Amino acid sequence: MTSYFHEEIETMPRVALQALQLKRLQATVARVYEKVPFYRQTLTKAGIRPEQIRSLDDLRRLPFTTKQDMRDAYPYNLFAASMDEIVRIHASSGTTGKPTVVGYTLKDIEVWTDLMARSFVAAGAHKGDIIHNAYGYGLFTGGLGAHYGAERLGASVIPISGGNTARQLMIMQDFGSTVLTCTPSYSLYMAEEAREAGIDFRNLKLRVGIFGAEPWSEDMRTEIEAKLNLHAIDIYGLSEIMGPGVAIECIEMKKGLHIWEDHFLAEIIDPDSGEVLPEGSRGELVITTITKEGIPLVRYRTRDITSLSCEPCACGRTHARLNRMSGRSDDMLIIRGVNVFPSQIESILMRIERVEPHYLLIVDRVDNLDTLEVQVEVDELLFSDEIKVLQTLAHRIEKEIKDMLGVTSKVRLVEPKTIARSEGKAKRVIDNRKR
Ligand code: DLL
Repeated sequence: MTSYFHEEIETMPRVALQALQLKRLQATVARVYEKVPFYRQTLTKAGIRPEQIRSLDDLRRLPFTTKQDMRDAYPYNLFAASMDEIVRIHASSGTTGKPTVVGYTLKDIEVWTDLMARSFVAAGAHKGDIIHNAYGYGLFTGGLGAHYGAERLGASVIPISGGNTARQLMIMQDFGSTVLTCTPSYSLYMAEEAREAGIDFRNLKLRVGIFGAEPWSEDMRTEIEAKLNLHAIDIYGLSEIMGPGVAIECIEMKKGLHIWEDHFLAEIIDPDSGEVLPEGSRGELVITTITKEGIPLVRYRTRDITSLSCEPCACGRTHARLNRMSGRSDDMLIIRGVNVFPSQIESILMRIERVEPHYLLIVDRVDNLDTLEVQVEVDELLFSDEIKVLQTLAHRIEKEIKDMLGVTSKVRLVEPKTIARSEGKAKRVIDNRKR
């Protein structure tokens, strides 16, 4: 039988949910109009006053907020609460320049904590679980977000953070961890270290892994579930909107991530035209926060590519589901005109036997032509095999990539442990064209 954390809300009929959303949207628009000069300006420019929001369809009339707007507001200019109401600050690292800064009021932390607890329950965790939280603690939202939620659930949380993998494994064994939270790539690194240390995950108590913060494929899930002997659940979130716990898969279906619609409105748009797409179409996820006080965001363009479905779910939750993210629009590689997500290449690699789940894509431009090199590790035995065997396999992978994605690549099979391991978000692409 399905367990819920907030049964009434999680299973609320959609009509009632929509009525709640409208009320909250109206309050949010009024709040940002009153408190955030940026929004007063953009709404005025779009010719909209808060009282003109009369239905959820009016959402479309509101202007987008972009990552650039957040950067321009660095550090506090998008805050809708005064600093003496802000009790926590987080920031996302960002690959270039200054981080994106977010602030939470006490109520925001309360909501986040509840939503993480709700997410844990959807993933099959419960009071009595020992939650081994290997997301990084710090400005990154993963560690503290999962931590507070685990406590709210009434579980025992081990605040181990990322790093020192040998110690992680020792604690996991000795403390009897039943739930693991970390990035999917870090879970595979743990599996590898465990194997070398002679630790068999079948002898551990882990039952569920709650993995997110980076894109991963369905085939990667199969690999992780086999290696770690647990249910691998996908969790989504981003610091701009809250942190982890914006959406999560339910353990009943493992098919789509329920986005908590009593706090977030989700739309899918065409990333080029900005037009809202019909249900089921793939595009860029746009989120509006409808209960946040510290930094409410109206129509925030996440740049994450997914689709949305409101179909009823067997778990009984009525909140819409996001499909597994294929990645961010800015991570999409365009190679000789063909669009490819690293996760699509990952899927192909994971289906090939004796290929390990550690890979790196190197994109370059030679004589004005884009080139793609796929470096992927193979198991030790294969690597010590004849050159011919390796060549045949490399060609086979090149052919599959060409057949399935239409991209020409050069596959380089490398020795185990050649590719850098990650304790947080994995780096999968080096694009030398951007230098
Ligand atoms: O990664 C929050 C988080 C922590 C989510 C722990 C899940 C677990 P940021 O550092 O701000 O926040 O990065 C957010 O990471 O826009 C996506 O591009 C990516 N991302 C997060 N979860 C997933 C996922 C945290 N399940 C950015 N699948 C987002 C794919 C994900 N991408």
